[in-house]
Amino acid sequence: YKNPYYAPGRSVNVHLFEWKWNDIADECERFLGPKGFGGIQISPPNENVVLRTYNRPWWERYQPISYVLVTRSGNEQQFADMVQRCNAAGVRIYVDAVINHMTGEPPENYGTAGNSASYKDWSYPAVPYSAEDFNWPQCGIDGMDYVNNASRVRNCELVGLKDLNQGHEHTRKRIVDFMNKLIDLGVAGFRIDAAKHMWPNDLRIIYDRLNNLNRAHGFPSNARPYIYQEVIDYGGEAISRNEYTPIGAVTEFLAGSELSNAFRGNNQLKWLSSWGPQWGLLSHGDALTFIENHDNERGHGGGGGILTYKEPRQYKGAIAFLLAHPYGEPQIMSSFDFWDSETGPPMDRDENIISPSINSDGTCGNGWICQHRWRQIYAMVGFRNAAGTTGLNNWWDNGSNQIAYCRGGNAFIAFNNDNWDFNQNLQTCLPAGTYCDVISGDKVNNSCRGKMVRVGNNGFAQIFIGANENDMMLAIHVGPEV
Ligand code: LAG
Ligand code: CA
Repeated sequence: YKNPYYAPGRSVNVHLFEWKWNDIADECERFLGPKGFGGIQISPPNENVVLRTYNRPWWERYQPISYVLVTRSGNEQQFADMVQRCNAAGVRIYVDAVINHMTGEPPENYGTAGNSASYKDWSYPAVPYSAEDFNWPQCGIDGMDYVNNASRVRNCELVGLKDLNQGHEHTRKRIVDFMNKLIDLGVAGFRIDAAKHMWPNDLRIIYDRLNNLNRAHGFPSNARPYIYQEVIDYGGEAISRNEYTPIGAVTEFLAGSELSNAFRGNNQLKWLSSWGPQWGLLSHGDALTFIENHDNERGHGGGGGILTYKEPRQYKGAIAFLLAHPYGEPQIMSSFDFWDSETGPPMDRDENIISPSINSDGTCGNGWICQHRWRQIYAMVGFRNAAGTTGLNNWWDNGSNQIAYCRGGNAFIAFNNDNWDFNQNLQTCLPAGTYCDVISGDKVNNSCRGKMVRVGNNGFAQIFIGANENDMMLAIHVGPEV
């Protein structure tokens, strides 16, 4: 369950938050495939409650009404078409699976596929679920439970959401059928929403009943779905993320908080020479790493203080480090613009999601940020692919916030988070030649619009990153720039 089954030579998972299936299919063919991306996390594909009262917040999608594949992102046929086209473009699809709970206290009780439910009766006829499929007696999780009561965290309601009993066979069967349907449609795996709120043993039984990935979509035989479980664990709670690593990969929230801290200048970059498990992070094969997710970029899920697109210089630095470093399986976020923490995606008068537009410079419009289309970010996907499975070597630092390292003999990166220029003659580990820095400019018609770096016969090059440049990093690698 820990292999994402990326197509060869690819890496990096991008969360296309609230995107529509048709737009994702287009994006696979016109951008993500050509740029070497490995996969996409999509928003929950199953029917969710419609919350008009709250002006269709993004979080309505975390309140399932049924497992019918109809949401504001599209219907089942559009979903199937997306998976088909993305797999053909070499890009995998991972589903955000909301299987811990159903809806919360309604103002409204009907869903995006037109089905209704009765919250007060624990009744979701379109699944169907009824009272005996939920944990009983009803209870709510309170703050102290996280510190000292693991069973209440798992058997009581998370923010008042009707809590399913995954130990009950009928419930399990509905969940397994839902996930297997998606696997058969060609998805490569799942983000398990709210995994902390479910028993690892119940989850193990569910995972073991999942089908192998669909060979008709290009997966090898006997390939198990990639499973990354969302467990928020900064330490000090009754439930540890280590309870979940025996059954699948786990989201490593410490990666984003530590790198945000460092790239904001609150911890010196030189300490990153030991980045990985020595920082108290999960072991390499267990960790899904990221800077921000859809919750903590907007202060939900107990999160905050994480770098986001709103602080672009430090943010791009942190992402470049995450993608350049061999540790972990990295994921990036692709957001819509927001001012308050509840607002949903851009929508028209009929409450349909508005598609991102693509500007002439490749960036997005219509309220979409599309971090994955920022040159400094997609160029680092190319860097990671060029680095491949090489380790980290030739670490250099200046004793504070200027650092540099090689990835085998394939790639070299340097960062300057000091307020004075970086100007050093360093070993790049690359074959002699002239390289185009992928951060400062694309290569267009064979001419480099960014900085040029001349690597001598001994592998050394003069590396310069001015303190006032737009970006704090410089990255070069063998092979094509993207
Ligand atoms: C998650 N991971 O464990 C998701 O990443 C997170 O986005 C989900 O919360 C949560 N677990 C449940 O899937 C989001 C919002 C919540 C929202 C919830 C349900 O962060 O704020 O709760 O989705 O839509 C909302 C209201 C609550 C209310 C609740 C039930 O904010 O005040 O109690 O709905 O009515
Ligand atoms: Ca639960």
